[in-house]
Amino acid sequence: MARQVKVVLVGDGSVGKSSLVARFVREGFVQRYAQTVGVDFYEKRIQVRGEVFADLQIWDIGGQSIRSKMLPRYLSGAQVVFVVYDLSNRDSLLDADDWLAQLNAVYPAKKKKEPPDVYAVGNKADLIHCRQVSDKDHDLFWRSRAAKTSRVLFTRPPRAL
Ligand SMILES: Nc1nc2c(ncn2[C@@H]2O[C@H](COP(=O)(O)OP(=O)(O)O)[C@@H](O)[C@H]2O)c(=O)[nH]1
Ligand SMILES: [Mg+2]
Repeated sequence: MARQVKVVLVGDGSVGKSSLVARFVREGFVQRYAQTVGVDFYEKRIQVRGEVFADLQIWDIGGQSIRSKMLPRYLSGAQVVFVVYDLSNRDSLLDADDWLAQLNAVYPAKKKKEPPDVYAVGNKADLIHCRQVSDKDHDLFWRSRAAKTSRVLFTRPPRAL
């Protein structure tokens, strides 16, 4: 039997959430920009180790959902949340605070609900010449957020391939 894991991607529109999901689920890359409206679902079974499997239920949330009444429902019950931003767009990093605020509203510190692990993802690392967020900026931003909430796991931006 496989364990069900709910994975949710949030972040501003066009930071590359759907592309990350497409690459992971289909090993493909989305060239054309098709805006995600509401939420798209994907499922993928992964082998954790030996005969242990996990069924990932991936929720790819549209950037517009920050203003949607449905957002708490999308976030509810998540074990893992990726807050994605675009390294070539500083505003998309600053907007991560809005997504974290929504997350904290669904998982207030004192409630017993098990909160998800939150990973910070700086995407579009290949756009080196347009980069608006340095590794140091990323570190400073996410270190301070991780200090405020133990749920934010500190990560580094990926190296361009
Ligand atoms: N250069 C570059 N472009 C990307 C990357 N990821 C996504 N894109 C492009 O950015 C645009 C928006 O991507 P999309 O996945 O739809 O963003 P979403 O709105 O966050 O789901 C598309 O044109 C993608 O091809 C990346 O890592 N590098
Ligand atoms: Mg999308």
